[in-house]
Amino acid sequence: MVAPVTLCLELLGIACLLATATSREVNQFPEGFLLGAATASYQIEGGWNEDGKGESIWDHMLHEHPEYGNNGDNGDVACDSYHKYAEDVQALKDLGAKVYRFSISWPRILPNGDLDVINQPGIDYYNNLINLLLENDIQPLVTMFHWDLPQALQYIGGWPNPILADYFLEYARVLFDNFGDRVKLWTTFNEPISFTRGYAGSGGQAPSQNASGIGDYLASHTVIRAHAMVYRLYNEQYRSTQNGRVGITLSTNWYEPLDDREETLAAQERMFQFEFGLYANPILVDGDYPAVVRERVDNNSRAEGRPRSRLPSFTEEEKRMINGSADFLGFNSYTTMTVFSREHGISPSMDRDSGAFRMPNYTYPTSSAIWLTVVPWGFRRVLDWASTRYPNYPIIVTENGYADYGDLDDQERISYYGQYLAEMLKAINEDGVNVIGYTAWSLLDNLEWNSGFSVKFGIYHVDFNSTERTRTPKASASFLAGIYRNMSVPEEYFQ
Ligand code: PNW
Repeated sequence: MVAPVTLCLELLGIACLLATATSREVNQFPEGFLLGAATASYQIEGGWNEDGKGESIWDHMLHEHPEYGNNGDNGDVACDSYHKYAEDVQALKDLGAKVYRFSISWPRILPNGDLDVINQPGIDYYNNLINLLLENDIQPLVTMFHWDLPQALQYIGGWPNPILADYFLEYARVLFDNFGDRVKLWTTFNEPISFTRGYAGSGGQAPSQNASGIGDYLASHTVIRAHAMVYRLYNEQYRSTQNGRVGITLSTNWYEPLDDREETLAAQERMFQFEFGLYANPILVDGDYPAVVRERVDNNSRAEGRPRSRLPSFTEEEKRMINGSADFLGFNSYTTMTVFSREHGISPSMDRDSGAFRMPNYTYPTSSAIWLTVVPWGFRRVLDWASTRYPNYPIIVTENGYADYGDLDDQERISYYGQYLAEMLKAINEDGVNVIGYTAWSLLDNLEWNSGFSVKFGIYHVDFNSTERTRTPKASASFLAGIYRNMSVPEEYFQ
């Protein structure tokens, strides 16, 4: 199938390049498309205090408060990937992955978060992993930060403290110096909207600080500055020799308005802006927060009798630094929720500031994660939305996947991937969205944060009852391997 717009161009004899790019069937991936799988350090590594690793905020919190985890589950051992990374690479090889997205544990490299101790065994671990990946023709896509902040930096306040941006910059320099010769795809942060929630309540999301509506904005503010500082550092000192690309991973669901009333559509827009635009607008659009976020937080702060807005401001110099500080957009998306206008949430809170309420639509097939229902068409819509709102940035889908209870014959997961990948291919081949890669979440069943090992996202089963942490491919692993090998999704998923 050829997109009509391309046909017109072809008839006019314009743009051969465009024509070749889109003359493939709708179910085929573009040449060079990066297909692979994703994980994150705290969720898989274990070895929480081995070989000089420092304590992370998740280690600390789940040791102090096992009740915040599920059944006392924590990441002390997890999938034991600290020892079993070679099996992970073999699993990726069997999958036919061209890319592996993993994260580096900051406290494994810098146990105190600072340069006072640089932990060589930690560097060796990631060097071994990276080298083995490259020997197997698998490209590393490295997340510098996926929530496991060194506890030492939480003792000085964590992300709400602006000095964390300097610490992050110094950590990033260590990563570029040690791994940048071989790592060509970097994302600074995974889902700031998720981990800054650790400052928005006492609900057990590390570091579980109760500063709703204040700490979360302060944390986001530092994170955006830190991201941009690292991007500029790469440009100035590494790009010319290392030639890689640096981006950030942001997440959003598709938000389907409950009805088509104006106030509902405005709530849909606010939902997107508070969750995604909060980061995407400064970094990808104009160096500053979305106007609707600025206005609502400022107004609420004033109404609360505060002398300053709970949402900090960037200086003009910071805006220039932040604006355009990404080579690509890492994009995590799993589901669709229904959204409508409603005052809700405690005061102060981001929920209350947003005035938008979202909920899963349970008329769609459910999963073992309460927030995740299977709505394939929403994936195409959200990709279309992101590429329209934030044009000029290639997208790598850094997470997408399905949660179940662990069956090896995971037909629901197969159905999820088949349908979601089909919708992504429609976005690419019919709507012209510039997606250049996709890493399935997740390579392995792993520690799903507060839900522990009960919520399973893996295409490989991990036996958490065995000290071997045996990996076994699920049916979905061979399904995806077929897609990765053929670079196409079976046609039945397009009907
Ligand atoms: C992501 N939601 O978090 C994280 O990056 C992963 O570490 C995590 O394991 C994975 O998704 C699965 O949960 C999300 O409510 C958490 O829409 C919640 C949502 C989305 C992503």
